[in-house]
Amino acid sequence: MPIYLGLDCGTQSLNAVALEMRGEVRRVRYQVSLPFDETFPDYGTESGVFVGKDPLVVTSSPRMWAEALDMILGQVATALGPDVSKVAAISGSGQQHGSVFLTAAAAGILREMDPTRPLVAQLDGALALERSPVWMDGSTGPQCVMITSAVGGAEELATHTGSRAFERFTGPQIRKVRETEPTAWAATDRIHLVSSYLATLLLGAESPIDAGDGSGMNLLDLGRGTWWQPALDATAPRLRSRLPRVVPSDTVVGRLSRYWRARHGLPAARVVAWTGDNPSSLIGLGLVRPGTTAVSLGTSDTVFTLMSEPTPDPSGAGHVFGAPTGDFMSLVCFRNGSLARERVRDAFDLDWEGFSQALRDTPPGNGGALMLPWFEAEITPPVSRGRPRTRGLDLGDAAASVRACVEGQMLAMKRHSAWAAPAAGPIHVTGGAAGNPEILQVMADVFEVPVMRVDVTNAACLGAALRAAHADLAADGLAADWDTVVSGFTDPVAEVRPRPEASAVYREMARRHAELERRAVGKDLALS
Ligand code: ADP
Ligand code: XUL
Repeated sequence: MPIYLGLDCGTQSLNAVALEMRGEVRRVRYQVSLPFDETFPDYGTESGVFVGKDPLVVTSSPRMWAEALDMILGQVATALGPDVSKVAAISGSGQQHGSVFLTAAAAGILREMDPTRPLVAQLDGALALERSPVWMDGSTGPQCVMITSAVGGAEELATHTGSRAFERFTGPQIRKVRETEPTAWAATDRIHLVSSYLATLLLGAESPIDAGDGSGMNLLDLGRGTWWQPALDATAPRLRSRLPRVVPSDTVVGRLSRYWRARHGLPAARVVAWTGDNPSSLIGLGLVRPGTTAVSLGTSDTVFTLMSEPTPDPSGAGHVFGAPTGDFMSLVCFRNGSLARERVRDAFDLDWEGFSQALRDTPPGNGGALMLPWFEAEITPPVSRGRPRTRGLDLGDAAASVRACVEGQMLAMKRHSAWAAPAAGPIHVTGGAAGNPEILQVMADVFEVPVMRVDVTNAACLGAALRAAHADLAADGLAADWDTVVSGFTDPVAEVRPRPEASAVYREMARRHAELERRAVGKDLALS
């Protein structure tokens, strides 16, 4: 039975999962996670990153990622034993937007690697920049302004690339390196994303960038799947010659190099293009049909919808990325997710059971009380300062405050994700708070669709293994549809259905909530 390997290079850890699948048999054979801080203390990362003297500058180490790749593939090979020969294909995902700057010598170094020596020991001379900017970096405000103006405005940029300019996106990051690190820039021959860099290490030769992760750069023409020249020109002169080509996400980009075969006894498995962690999560959450939506209730709340067309968010807050299915995906992020729910919980000395009880004790609509739970500055809608707003809420009433927080979150989530698709199908939900059925009930009532809980530990990693399987089967002439590939791995474990009377209450409430939000955003803008 073939084994498919998925890796995910997240902010804090490198993860791997090995899946066995043939026909009805579908199981996780092995999984492992290497947290960077604990496994590689010599690098001195905190939560996987380095925060600069200027706290807006956040980087990580491409050497550390390479060392982790070497270690994890060794562990996978040991765990699989003789079955390692059954590894048919491997793919992966990386934290989005992060960039790796390689020298002209890198190609030769990677081609000639000696399997008796660790990978990381052989990278000298290959990196033009030792510290890679990552998605948590917020230091490129001036570059965003320049790029936006050079391409003819935020709307023009979003129409072509799927997003207006964001500080963490790779284009602004590249422009900053060009402007502020002339030596590194002069030594740069190739710029990779975290995803394509790790795929390059697996191939021992350059991997292309996939259209999914490529769309987190503010450089790709999403509709065409090719670099967009005006954005390249606005970012750096002759940038095209420093970028790999772009390929669809399901492309087999080569086979595992001789280095990995000799070093860990892996076979010449197919390497499928790596993508970003969010596009990969889409597959790991079972989102394979356009119009379907997934919500992750993690530290932040994130909404993804699989879309047929690359329609940008008219408000400018959300993103459109390429999806691994060849479609597109929206990503809308709400910073005050679990963060806000915890603030309300703690303010009234509750535990999660007390929080749930509060939701059970209060009626949908909360007697008209409203909250915009912006305990911290918010991403969607953009609000620069953390300050919750309420209307008609007794601030001493624990149960009403809990309900106001959750209802405020769900109403905002519905409104600000509606541009991507009318929520027609069921919503797949995951993340720590998805274990709370009372929260899911509010979501089902507000969105007026069933909410299905998917129990997946690392959706990006699982998605990578499933993408490897999908591309491998196609390459063997056994193409399977996405539903078949994901089935058995992403099936819902619980379902919460909407209640028509509650939904009617929320339809009316949505208007008042929108009005409160419009005023609050207006005031915030006036103050900033
Ligand atoms: P992330 O991956 O973003 O770090 P997780 O998806 O693991 O986050 O979610 C963790 C969060 O889930 C915790 O911060 C906590 O607030 C929340 N959480 C855990 N259990 C519950 C619960 N029963 N009800 C609501 N929220 C919960
Ligand atoms: C998405 C984003 C993060 C990173 C890290 O735009 O910045 O989700 O992909 O996970």
